[in-house]
Amino acid sequence: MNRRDLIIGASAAIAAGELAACSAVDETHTAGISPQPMPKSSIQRTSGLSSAASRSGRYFGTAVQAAGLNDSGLRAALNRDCSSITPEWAMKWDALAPSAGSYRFDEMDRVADFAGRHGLALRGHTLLWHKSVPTWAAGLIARTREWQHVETHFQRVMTRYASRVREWDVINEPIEPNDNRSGLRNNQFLKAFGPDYIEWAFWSAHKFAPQARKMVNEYGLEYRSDYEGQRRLTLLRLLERLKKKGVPIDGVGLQAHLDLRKGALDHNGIYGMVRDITAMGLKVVVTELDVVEADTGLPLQQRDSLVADETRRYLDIVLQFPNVIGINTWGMNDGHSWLRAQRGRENRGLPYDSNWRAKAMRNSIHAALA
Ligand code: 9MR
Repeated sequence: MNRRDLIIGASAAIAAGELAACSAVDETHTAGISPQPMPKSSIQRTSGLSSAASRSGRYFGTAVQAAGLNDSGLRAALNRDCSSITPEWAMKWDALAPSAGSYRFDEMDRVADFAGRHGLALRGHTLLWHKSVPTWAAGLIARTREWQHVETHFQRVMTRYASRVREWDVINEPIEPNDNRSGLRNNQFLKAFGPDYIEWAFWSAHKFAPQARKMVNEYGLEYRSDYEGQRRLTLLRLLERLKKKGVPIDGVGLQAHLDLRKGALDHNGIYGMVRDITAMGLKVVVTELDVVEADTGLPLQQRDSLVADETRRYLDIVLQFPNVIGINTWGMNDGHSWLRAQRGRENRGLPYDSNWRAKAMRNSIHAALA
């Protein structure tokens, strides 16, 4: 972080202690992606969400877009609150290799360099996701049914960023109980390789990052409904099978896109799921926390407290388990949230509003972590 950033950060009301911590960042890092030792621990932020998290041995992080890293408000928020970042899309297959045979790493390199320069850990999101397979690769996989094509992709991404990434979302969203009896999503990988593709993915990832945590990342596991109950059960069955076979999986990412339209959180369902994951010896990370609002017509203060209360209820359940080692929000600022694009209007489901004013949600995360 350079002096200019520090001044910008200061204007966003960063505590003096954090500035001191910030100035301790190793500024000798160059922008290159040359192999460096994996960061053992991030810089100690003296207040803010990551420092609250670190008191119980956890970390706090968020998703970022490469272009957003120029935003001084985001830089200040990262400095204040985060010890880890996740590329929101820069590491996905279609972002890295939109056309056959050529990879462009510039955007992802920017995110990785930023993490390196600012002492932030980097989450590897995501190696295999049905929604981010470029057309050329989908065609190749369907035609040849050769796993080698997937493994080559893993190799290109993982060897490039292995020194920076401690945690990989090897597979994203493999569960869909409506697709078939197994509960596995009928995606292009299931079609080409059968259900074993999941374990192959973990073995391939293990080749290129034997030390890093390798995880399956899933959504739709929070609410009281038959459907989400099925999703929890299917996830647990999948994990059980993988563990029994000795597959190198280390953890589970719970996306936690909370949704006030869905009714009540299933306290027992969430608790039981995290307890069972714990019993399998797996780590848990909340990977994409945000809250979809039910009624965006309410007064702001009421909207913000509904979001904050839901966040607190969820975190209070999962944080009972010490193996829940990290919390990540899917962005920091409502103005840049994927939900804004999806819903066509502002959704106040992240810790800061679009003017970088901290909201009640940030307080509730802090209180839950404290
Ligand atoms: O938030 C992400 C959005 O900007 C991208 O357009 C989209 C497709 O790459 O992915 C979104 O992130 C998703 C994440 O990778 C997996 N879980 C659901 C997230 C929201 O759709």
